[in-house]
Amino acid sequence: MIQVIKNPAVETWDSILKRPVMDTTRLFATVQPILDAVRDRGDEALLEYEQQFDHVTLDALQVTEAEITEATTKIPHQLKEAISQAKRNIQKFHEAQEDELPYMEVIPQVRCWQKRIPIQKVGLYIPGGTAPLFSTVLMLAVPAQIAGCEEIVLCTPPDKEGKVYDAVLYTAHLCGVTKIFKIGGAQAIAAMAFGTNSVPKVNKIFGPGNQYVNAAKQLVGLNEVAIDMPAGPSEVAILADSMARPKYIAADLLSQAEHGVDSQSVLFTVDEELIDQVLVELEVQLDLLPRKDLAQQALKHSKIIYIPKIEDAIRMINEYAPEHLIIMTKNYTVVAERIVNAGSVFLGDFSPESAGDYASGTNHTLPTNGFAKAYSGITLDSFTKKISFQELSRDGLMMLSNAIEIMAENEQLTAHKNAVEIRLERIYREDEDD
Ligand code: HSO
Ligand code: ZN
Repeated sequence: MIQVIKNPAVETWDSILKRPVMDTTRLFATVQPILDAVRDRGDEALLEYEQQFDHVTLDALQVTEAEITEATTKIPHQLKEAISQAKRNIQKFHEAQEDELPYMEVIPQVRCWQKRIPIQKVGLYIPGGTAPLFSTVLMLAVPAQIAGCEEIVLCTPPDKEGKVYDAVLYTAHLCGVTKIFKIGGAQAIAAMAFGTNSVPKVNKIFGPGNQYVNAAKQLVGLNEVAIDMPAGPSEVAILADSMARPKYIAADLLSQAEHGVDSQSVLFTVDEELIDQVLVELEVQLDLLPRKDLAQQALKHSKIIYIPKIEDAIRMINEYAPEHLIIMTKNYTVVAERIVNAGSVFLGDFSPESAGDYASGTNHTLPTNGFAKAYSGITLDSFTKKISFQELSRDGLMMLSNAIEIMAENEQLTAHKNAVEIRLERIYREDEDD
């Protein structure tokens, strides 16, 4: 069961907050030959790996129109409605991220501006496994579509009958994914990174995956393509005081735990009495979960940390940098102001992580493993790049020439200086001619 730690001394914080180690370098040796094979032999290698790893003999890698139509007819009306409500909110929140970019005269006659351009080709990976997360299709494809990416490729492993989960197909189609492939694991990442006869080579790869997928993303990220972010197991931290309801806390801890055996749920409480109440609730609710076994294992490396002062709890949370943070305290808005490291923050009694996982509008692809110290979750920006432009007039260049030349001289880059000098010479000549 979950570990309980009381009054941890500051020197112990580091070791308490350590995530279960994820050593991707160990996996590189396994993954590299798969990448090489796909790069060298393309579709042929992909079909072989699908046989080996997903135990399926495929005629074709790409999902057909007919398969999408069939999946669409099988999705219950209620689920379609739910997906469309979630999609609307995600769309609304991500469209609003299209903020205005600067266009200015930095000094007179020196005009600089930026333009946002969609990344042309993006690849989305959706894992298969115990729970095919079609919500992740929404979280990736909706911003890709808003950004205006021309090609949105999606790879996901098929089942043993060679079929892709209906809701994944339906959602992908709904969100403008241009091509869907039945490819899983490291081979899917390789396919999108190198391109094959059937799979287009993309410029950036997004999405969660198991340790092999992550190792593959890191390897192809070195030379071939951009990747969204390094990913580890999913995690939630909850900050609670005496105002918080043990039932809600337990439910939120478990909603994270049921993702997988390596998930981590951590409760920081400033109220000692909460500990036993939460433990009782955990038992009760865990017992009723279909994914009880998974959740139980995840709870083994999860923690309840009693830390009496809220200031200390906040410091410790900022040190942990959780993927998700739920704050159920009095004055939670004030507390939230002091959070500097977290992927996504949920405030008050009525904002469970599930809201953001599915339907409130925020993105659920978030930095894990402490990367919230430096990374943001997926936003519209993840699917775009910004080009800067500038136009200097003759007077503009003259205004800057002194600074440029002196700096170039001091960096001992004479050609840089000359590039200005040669223009100035013309300017002076023209002035003389006048
Ligand atoms: N909590 C997961 C996302 C998810 N939950 C998808 C349910 N479906 C990672 O943020
Ligand atoms: Zn979740």
